[in-house]
Amino acid sequence: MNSPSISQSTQVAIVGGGPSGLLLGQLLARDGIDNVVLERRSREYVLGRIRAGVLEQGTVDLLRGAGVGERMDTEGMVHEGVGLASENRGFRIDFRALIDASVMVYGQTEVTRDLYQARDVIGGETHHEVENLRILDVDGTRPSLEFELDGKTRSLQCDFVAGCDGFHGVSRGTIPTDVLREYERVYPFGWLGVLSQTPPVDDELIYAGHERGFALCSMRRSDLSRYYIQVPLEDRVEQWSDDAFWNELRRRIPAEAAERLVTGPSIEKSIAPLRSYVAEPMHWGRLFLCGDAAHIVPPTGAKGLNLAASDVYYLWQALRRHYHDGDASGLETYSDTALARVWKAERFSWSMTRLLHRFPEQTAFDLRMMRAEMDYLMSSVAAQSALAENYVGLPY
Ligand code: RFL
Ligand code: PHB
Repeated sequence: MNSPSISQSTQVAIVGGGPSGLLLGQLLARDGIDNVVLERRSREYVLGRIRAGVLEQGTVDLLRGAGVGERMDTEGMVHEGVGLASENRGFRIDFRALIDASVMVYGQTEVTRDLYQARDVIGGETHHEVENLRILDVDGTRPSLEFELDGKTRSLQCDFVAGCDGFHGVSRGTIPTDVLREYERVYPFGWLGVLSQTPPVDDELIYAGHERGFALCSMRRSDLSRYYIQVPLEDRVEQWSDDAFWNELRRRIPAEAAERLVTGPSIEKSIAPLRSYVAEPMHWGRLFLCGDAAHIVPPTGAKGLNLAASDVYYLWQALRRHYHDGDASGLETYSDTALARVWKAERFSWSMTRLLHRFPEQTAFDLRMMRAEMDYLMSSVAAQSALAENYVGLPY
């Protein structure tokens, strides 16, 4: 890279303009802490990704507190329970009755759109289609980012770097290999997801375990459904016609839901691999990782976006204490604090995945264990309460 032709400075440089980066930028800006967001893709591309759908109460409160809750509160759907099914037999986990709580069904795409709009209103600086970004000197007192934008090399000096650039970003790789510890489990299947302009099959989500594999019925609005089925890792989207998808979904969900299912053309169809992953520590020098940059969960527990939100909450609080009160202790403990919550969500997402999916290596004994666990869940208030407590989100 040539020496930078344009240089500027900010307090917090945020790498990545997904939900983590935008939410952090919004919370900091409202506290008068200057920040710049650098995003590799165009805004249209970021807003075109169909991802998470379920927001925990803590995420909902944080979004409201950040001044971006208005549309969510009008258009989002409050869910007070969730359906579970095993071999076509369904039952309900009643969040309200069990633990007096709920979740909000509101798409990540909409959350991201609201955050971009809020950033426009406050005039927050955001650069899209930033290329070849490098993070320098995070182990010193004055880090900087170098990157290319509109064909020019630029430099951004800062006090701190927030690595919010997702699993495939560059931030995590800045931590020396002898410091970084990685924990990973890659699952031998993926989720084939379909978005369709049809009314959802039920008022609530249905997570279905079946001998042919897992299925999930979710939604975005009263006229927009999101469905997933477990597929082998080798499958390609092109192999799955809409008809084949609907037929397979119908076979895996409870019979009464299958009868009600309204099908239609898919608006979006994609396959996502499943992975559990944690990088430790989430802090090195003046670099702090948030969200998918530091950890990945399989989507079965609906935890990815919500973990990103809790990381952002801890980092925002720590930066605020640093800038407003001259107290750096929150920055020092950020990694341990965030990881304590991350590991609990990793455990929950892994256990939900194990409970509901078919694994190629499963033995007859493993299948009996799955069935016994499901029977226990169906009949035990204690087991249902534990599931509900984790699903709606553990406290920050
Ligand atoms: P993101 O969303 O990946 O954003 C990172 C951003 O960084 C940019 N970037 C860079 N920018 C500059 N320079 C670079 N070198 C860069 N490298 C990357 C990227 O372009 C991108 O815009 O991470 P973030 O912000 O941490 O947010 C995490 C969430 O997106 C993710 O955890 C969730 O989508 C996971 N997830 C779910 N989470 C939930 O809480 N509830 C759910 O119901 C749920 N369902 C899901 C999901 C993820 C899924 N897929 C496709 C992985 C369902 C699916 C199918
Ligand atoms: C979704 O609506 O995309 C969704 C909902 C719940 C999950 C995963 C994905 O666990």
